[in-house]
Amino acid sequence: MLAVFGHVNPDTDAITAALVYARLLNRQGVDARAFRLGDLNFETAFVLREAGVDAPALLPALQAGAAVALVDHNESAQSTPNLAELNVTRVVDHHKLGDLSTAQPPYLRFEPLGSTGTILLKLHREAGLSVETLDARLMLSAVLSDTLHFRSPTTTQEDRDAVAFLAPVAGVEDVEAYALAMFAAKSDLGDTPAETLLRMDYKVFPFGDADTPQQWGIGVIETTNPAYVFGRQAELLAAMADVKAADGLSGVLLSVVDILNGTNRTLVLGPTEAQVLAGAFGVSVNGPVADLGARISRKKQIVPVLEGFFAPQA
Ligand SMILES: [Mn+2]
Repeated sequence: MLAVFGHVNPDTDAITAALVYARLLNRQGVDARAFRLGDLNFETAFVLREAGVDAPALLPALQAGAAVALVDHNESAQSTPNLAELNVTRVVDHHKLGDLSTAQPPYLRFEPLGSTGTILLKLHREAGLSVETLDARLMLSAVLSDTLHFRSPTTTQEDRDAVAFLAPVAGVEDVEAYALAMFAAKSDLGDTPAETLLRMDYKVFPFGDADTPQQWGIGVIETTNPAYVFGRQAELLAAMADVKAADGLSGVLLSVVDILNGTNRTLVLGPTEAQVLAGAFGVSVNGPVADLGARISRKKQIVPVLEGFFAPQA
């Protein structure tokens, strides 16, 4: 059995990609099953509830050598802890290539598109398979989630075309209304503990010298209600300090992305983070919030800039 899973702190693309890719492989005669590497966020729970599908099970401990397929990620820091012992046979992803290495020649499908869902639609077409209603709904949700319904600069024409194709198959008549309902579900954070908010959409990246990289934790809260998040600013900064110490990180950033206005205000934990944000992005940082303007994509507008900032000088 091939275990298919997305990244830790899973988002809608990570969860739906595992479900859809496992179902596609099943239709192609591969014994595959979807798993997840963490709790669903509120948006993903909404998407699965609306689609009438159960969440995939948590990935159990896998024996060394077990075959796995990665979706929506490839870096070991974002995967299951013993990834290096596993046999990665397939990767379908839209992120930069990280430290992936494999024992056998793998199937790799990377494309710089807005979501893994967009790639999975192409895989259906290339396999000559019709798109079933459930898969259409899941892939549609993935594209809308990852691109913030085309608000993100990661959006490509192929993502727009995918939504135009998938919405009628999924039975979604008003795509923007559905996207706004997803974003509202994501923003309804209630009394979620601050550390959970920080880690909900959170990835650790190595920066600088490849042999002795600094590890930076970068969280994002995409919300239609930034006032709620900033109302919990003190708690969030305390959680950032705890996580930085507990995980031995060089820095922790938490970007609060206002989905509807397309802006990013990032919480600044201390002088290290302030210095890096000022140096990397050329913004003035005074106090605990840095205005990063319209840089709303961690993948496209935050991480590459930090990589350049930390790159060893030749
Ligand atoms: Mn994704």
